[in-house]
Amino acid sequence: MPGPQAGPARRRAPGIAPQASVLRLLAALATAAVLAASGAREAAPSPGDAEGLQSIYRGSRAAGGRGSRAHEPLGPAPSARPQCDASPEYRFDCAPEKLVSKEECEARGCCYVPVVTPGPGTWQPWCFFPPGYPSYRVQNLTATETGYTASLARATASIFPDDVMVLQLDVLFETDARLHFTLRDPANKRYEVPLETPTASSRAVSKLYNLQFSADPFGLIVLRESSGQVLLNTSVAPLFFTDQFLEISTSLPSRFISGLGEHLTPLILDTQWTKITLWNRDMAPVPAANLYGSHPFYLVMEDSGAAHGVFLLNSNAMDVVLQPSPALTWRTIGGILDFYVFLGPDPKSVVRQYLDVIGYPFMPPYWGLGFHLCRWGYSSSAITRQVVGNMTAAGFPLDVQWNDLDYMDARRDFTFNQRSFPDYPDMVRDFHRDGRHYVMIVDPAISSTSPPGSYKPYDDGLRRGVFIQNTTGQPLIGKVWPGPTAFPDFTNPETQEWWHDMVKEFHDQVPFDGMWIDMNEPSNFVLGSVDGCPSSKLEDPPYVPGVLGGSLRSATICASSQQHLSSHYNLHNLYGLTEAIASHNALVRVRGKRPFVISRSTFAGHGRYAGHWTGDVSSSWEQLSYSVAEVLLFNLYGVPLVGADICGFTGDTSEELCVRWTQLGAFYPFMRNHNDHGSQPQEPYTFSPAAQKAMRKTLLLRYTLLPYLYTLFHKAHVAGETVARPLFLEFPTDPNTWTVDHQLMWGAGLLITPVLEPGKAKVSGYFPAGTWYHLVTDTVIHSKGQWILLPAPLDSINVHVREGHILPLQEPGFTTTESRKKGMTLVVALTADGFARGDLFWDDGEGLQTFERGDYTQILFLAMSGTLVSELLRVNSQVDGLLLQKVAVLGVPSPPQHVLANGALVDDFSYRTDTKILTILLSLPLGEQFTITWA
Ligand code: MIG
Repeated sequence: MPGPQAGPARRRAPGIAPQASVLRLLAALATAAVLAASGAREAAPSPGDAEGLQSIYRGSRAAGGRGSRAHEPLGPAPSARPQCDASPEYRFDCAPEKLVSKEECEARGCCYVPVVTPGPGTWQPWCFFPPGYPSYRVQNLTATETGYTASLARATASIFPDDVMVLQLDVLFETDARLHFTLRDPANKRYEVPLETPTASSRAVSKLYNLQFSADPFGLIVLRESSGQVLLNTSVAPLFFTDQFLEISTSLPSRFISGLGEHLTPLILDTQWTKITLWNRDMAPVPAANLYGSHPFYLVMEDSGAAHGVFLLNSNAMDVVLQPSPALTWRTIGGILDFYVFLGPDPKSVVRQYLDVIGYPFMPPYWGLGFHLCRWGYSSSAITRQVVGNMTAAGFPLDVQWNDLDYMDARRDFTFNQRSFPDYPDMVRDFHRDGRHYVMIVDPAISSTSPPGSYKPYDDGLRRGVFIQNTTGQPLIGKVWPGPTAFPDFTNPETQEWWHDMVKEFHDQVPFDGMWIDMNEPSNFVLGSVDGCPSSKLEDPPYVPGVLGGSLRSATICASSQQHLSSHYNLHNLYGLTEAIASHNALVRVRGKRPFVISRSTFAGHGRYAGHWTGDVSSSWEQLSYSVAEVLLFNLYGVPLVGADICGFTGDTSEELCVRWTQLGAFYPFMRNHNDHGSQPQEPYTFSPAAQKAMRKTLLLRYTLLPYLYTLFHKAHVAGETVARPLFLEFPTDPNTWTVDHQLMWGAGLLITPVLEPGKAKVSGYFPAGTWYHLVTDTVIHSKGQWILLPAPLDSINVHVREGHILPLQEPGFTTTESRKKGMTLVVALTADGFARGDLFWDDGEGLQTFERGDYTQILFLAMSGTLVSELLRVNSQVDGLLLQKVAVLGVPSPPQHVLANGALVDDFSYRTDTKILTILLSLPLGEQFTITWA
């Protein structure tokens, strides 16, 4: 029953300044907030401890319940027959951890009604909760300065051991658009994710949300203030908060839900009974498997075109179940329930509000946006040099050359093979001399079997105590590429220092520019460790989420192993993030320039430190097609620097696939061609002249667009925007856009429609209402909001500029070192009223904190009534020498008689009646204000 309603409050709640948050991790490391590691609960759960907890509540608890056996059933008394007529789509699972018989189900006080599942891959609970099933009830709900507080108590034990019988609920009205609520154990400090979140500094003045509570059983209902739309309703199923099983369900206002990565999924998730598991894992992307990263965040489009988002700040292994009513269940096996709700009301704002909590993306170096080339199997420096030479000879841009494990001595980090890479440091210096950059792979696991005194990373690591320990206090030993290995514990401040020292020593020998951090789920070739894992409640929790391999240790290290901040059980999903932080910080200190880190494993907040590639995708059309959604999703997660391995990693590519993949890849924010060691070569120069021509064309197109792309990264960095963007972010009120994930946008101004299938010379794409100008062919689409079939010959990709936008472009070069000096172009795509705007962010491309230090140039461009003007918001010396050499005005209705630049007649212009494009050639310093008119 609805309880007290938090209507328009008499007292306004304080809000929180919308500043970007700072990961508290390192601060936490420094202040040594050391949390005990046994059990999801912070205090080591000794039997006495458990007794203590029980004794407090003995009066209201039915059974002793200590140990592994489930408690006595505690449902309604047999006389009160549960009401079991819920239609299947509304059922919430009463037996998530195992198959139960009718008797076992009813013993839990639940309903048992078998349903015939419509097909493989779909399931629905046969054993489900009746209405009013025992849960928590609300006590002492009190309004506070910041929101509400209450205690929640349960009278009877649940179906899982170690209930927390009394919970503290805190509801915080942090900003008008951000509601934060937590459920904690007030008596025991449990593990919490060490992410620093924003703190209150001002009052929310006009909240976009309202709250209602259901008192018994407990439920929290969040409504959109403007429409009354219910966004969350947790009263649809009972709440569980036990030591190792925490579950809360909610209804959803629509089926258009996106997020909850990392998985191989379409942009919009399937609500037809989908179990989504988050537990970072080394796994070549296949549907339904838990993959490399965890992002417990979703975004929902409401029927009105409004959007909201929900973030569960919890790093434990979890399942999220989607069902068709529609509803969602969070089921995690540790930590606390720490929720943020973002009210938008538009989807772009939802993303920004999420990033206000987890942090805005780092600013990549300009060269990081160029083309990257890699493969596993460049087995010598001679071969690596040859690859670069071949690229140059064939006329392809190449900014960054990479090496995989091949450069290492015995596959050990921070070494190189003196026989096959004898001139390795010189090779890198030569790349630099030619304006290129260099990145190599680094795996986290450190070889533990080199003779003592011969391998410093291990010797020093051991001495400095940086490795994750097993339950007997020894470094846990697993197996990765070099053989037996120890695993650095990046939650330990000493490890961060040691990692820096190793990076520095290696960099002193080999002046690399960026780090490719692989295998950091962490991946392990043996189950848990070379000695297996001890049996314990952490290794075998009462509920095991739907992880591939069926156990937490599958492909990784023991959950019971110990890290500085807590158990690996709690910290596993943060391994890649913490390594990314260590690597980012080490590069800042060692190079004194903007760091470049690409990581396989990620967690919420990763984008502040590093980018991501989507792992071991196969060379297949299916993976090409999925990659659009994966790139879009990582942009929603605040990791805009993302891409899939172009032409595919595992298996052999085909020429056509590789051409199409290079075309799409030119629009991945991070563009790298990477290949597996056994596969056929797939560098651009290995294909036929026609294919090479097509690839060259698309690479040059990307390089032409880099000033626009870089400006988008700047906006991601300072304003929490996305770079590659799903259509629905720009057109939320057009529901046709909501499911589009075979097209992507760059910012607000560019729409890319790739070919994702073999044998096609046409492609259909959705064009929201308005005028769209083809960037290359000069054709124009006037759309009413419709699907349009476009010509798509093999040598081209469809790229349309949206009316009303001005894009800064630059003549391409073979590296960004070269292109950054070349002539600039403005593409001005007019609306029917003759309006357009755009901007350019420009700096040295690699300095630290150039924006924060004010060392940059920013120019606004505005076109209106036959005039294009620039406005210099800020100018620095980096813009000196940059010339505006061309302006292309698209959609000029009639031929102008003359063109003036800063009042002087321009001779060199042309106009085409068929395309309605006015082309103006000139030479104006971009760093000075200009006015161009045509009439
Ligand atoms: O077990 O370093 O995803 O990109 O080439 C495979 C070799 C290890 C996995 C990465 C892949 C890389 C490969 N690595």
